[in-house]
Amino acid sequence: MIFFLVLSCEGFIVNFKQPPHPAHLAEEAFEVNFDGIPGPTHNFGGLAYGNIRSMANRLSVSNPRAALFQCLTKMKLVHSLGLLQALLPLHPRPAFEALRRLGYSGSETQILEKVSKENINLLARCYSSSGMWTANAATVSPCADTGDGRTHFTPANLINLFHRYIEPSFTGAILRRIFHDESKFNHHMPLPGSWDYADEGAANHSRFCSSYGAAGIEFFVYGRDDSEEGDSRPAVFPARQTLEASVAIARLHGIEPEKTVFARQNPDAIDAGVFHNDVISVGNKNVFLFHSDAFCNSDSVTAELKRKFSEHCGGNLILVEVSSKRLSLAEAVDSYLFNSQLVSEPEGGAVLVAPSECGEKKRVYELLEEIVSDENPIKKVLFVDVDQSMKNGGGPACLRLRVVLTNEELAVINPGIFFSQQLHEELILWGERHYRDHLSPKDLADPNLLYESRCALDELSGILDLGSIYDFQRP
Ligand code: SUG
Repeated sequence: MIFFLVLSCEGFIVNFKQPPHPAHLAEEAFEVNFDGIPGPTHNFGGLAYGNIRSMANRLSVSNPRAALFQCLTKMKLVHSLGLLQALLPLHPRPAFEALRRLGYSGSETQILEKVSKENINLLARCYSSSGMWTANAATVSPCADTGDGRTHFTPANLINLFHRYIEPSFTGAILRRIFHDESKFNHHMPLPGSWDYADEGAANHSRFCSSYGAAGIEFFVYGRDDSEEGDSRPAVFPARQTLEASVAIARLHGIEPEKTVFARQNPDAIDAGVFHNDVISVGNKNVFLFHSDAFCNSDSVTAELKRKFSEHCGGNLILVEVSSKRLSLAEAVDSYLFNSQLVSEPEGGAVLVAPSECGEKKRVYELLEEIVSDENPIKKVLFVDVDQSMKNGGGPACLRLRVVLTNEELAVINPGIFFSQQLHEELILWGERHYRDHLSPKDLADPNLLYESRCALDELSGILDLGSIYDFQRP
């Protein structure tokens, strides 16, 4: 049965002001969704070549406040399922550090004035709120999979696009601050920033397991393998992730080769707008929902996944394959069906948290009905409206970084970043105070926006109890 947006589940919502210990769950490790939030400068810059929605919505007027509220509602929904939900703070924008490195000098107001006059595109890049798509923040391997028994983090270098390339330094710092206990967490530098090691983080990485605390199979998907003979790259749009990058991350994290699978994206999919693998497949625990045109050599990829899963995780990996006859690549990209979050309810059932666009398209809706009535663990679909993020090519799954954490790891994390009803209410009031309800790209030149963003960031770090995390907060 498909359910529409359910938000009347207050009974499940627990107020956490100390590290959450979901005592009602008899597990030793949990998947925590760390969501990003859109900032007060959320806008449609048309900055991401190869991302069809970003290109199509270039220069239209955004609604940062609605963007924030939509993302908070999504968090509330996931939290109401009895799952652990947390959030990562906003990146500081505009990115003055980048502007200074590009030769702009003087006071912040002078810099903004100069850039607004000389290079409005650069202004949009430095004001982008793209840090909200935390699926691109890092690749994370849980302690059950790694060589040293710690949870490993490698921030994505995001070298493909300037407005994203300015994210990793803050991402790395904030991950280190949140997961600060070095006996439990191992933080790597982003991979060297070269074309060979282009890395887009967890958007191209999934993990399959029987239970979160047990060993898993880590699945790395890449778009380019430069050592390959012949020209099998996409013809139209760039492939963002390289095999070299994925292999380096598996090596850094100390994952046994027998527990990794590397798969190459189908170049036709990239040309159809699949700029990250999470636009065409989603996996969690023992379920893999994917499109038949997602990978080159799809059959051998799934055979390797199944074999390794049964050998190392026990049981069977359940494949839910959607054929191109049932849903074309274009329909998949248009609906963002595969960018649903696939989550496991505490009782064990799998739920798809799908973009509301999927409920509005007849063929996609019917497909979802088939999926939930077929023999597989997906028994429920919940629709969320994240239209403001979708217009930039970011669906529900793009907005979250999954981190599997044991009870001991949960106990050493700052509790202020965990979602609760109280935090939700605080963030709504915060958004009402600091976010505009429309922003056109030309508004980015408004000097007040800097002041508004600063006030918002300053308060947010207090609300999340993170201390002084921004340069402007330090004397
Ligand atoms: O990198 N869009 C992002 C969307 C990222 C989605 N993430 C995942 N699939 N995991 C990108 O293409 C558009 C910004 C703009 O056009 O203003 C943008 O950066």
